[in-house]
Amino acid sequence: MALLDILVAPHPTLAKKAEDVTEVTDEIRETLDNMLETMYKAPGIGLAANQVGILKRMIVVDVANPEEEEPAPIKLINPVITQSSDDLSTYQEGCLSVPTFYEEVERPEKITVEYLDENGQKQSLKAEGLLATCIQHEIDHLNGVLFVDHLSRLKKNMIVKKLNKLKKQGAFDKRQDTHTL
Ligand code: GNR
Ligand code: NI
Repeated sequence: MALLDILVAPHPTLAKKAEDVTEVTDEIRETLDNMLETMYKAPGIGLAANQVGILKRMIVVDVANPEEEEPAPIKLINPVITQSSDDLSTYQEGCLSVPTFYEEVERPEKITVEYLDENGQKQSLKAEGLLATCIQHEIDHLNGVLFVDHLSRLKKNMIVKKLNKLKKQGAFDKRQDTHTL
């Protein structure tokens, strides 16, 4: 297992659309395990391959509370949302690629997502609440979309500008255990 570096916006790979996985190989399974390890270490509740510089359609998610629940990792390959509720819910979202910024985003409250599991088997999952929000946030990443793209242009521009400045100051440079903010 290995930790991967998480890209911070603005970065071209975060704005690109990832490609379908054509075959679920050992290499894919190893990448998913490395993504999970990277997500837990961060810590975060989800991670998309774009965020670690890999333009393949795969995400990992675990919304279990580590203090009171057993880990519940989910690995989703080529995920597709096949149903979305008309009901919306709002969460304060953060993103490991947009560190230190948190904003409310509205999304469908319930979804059904179809995907391949790590054995290449087709699966269907109904999700609601934080899990539904997280899966939608991750699938956005696979399409080159960040949560700030759901905000007003003014808010988004302000955040991207500030991130750029912080990046130039080296605030998120790797091998710093915690960033300096
Ligand atoms: O860790 C994360 N928390 C989070 C909180 C609310 C909505 C979405 C998320 S996902 C985020 C990790 C991340 O950046 N995944 O891409
Ligand atoms: Ni994110």
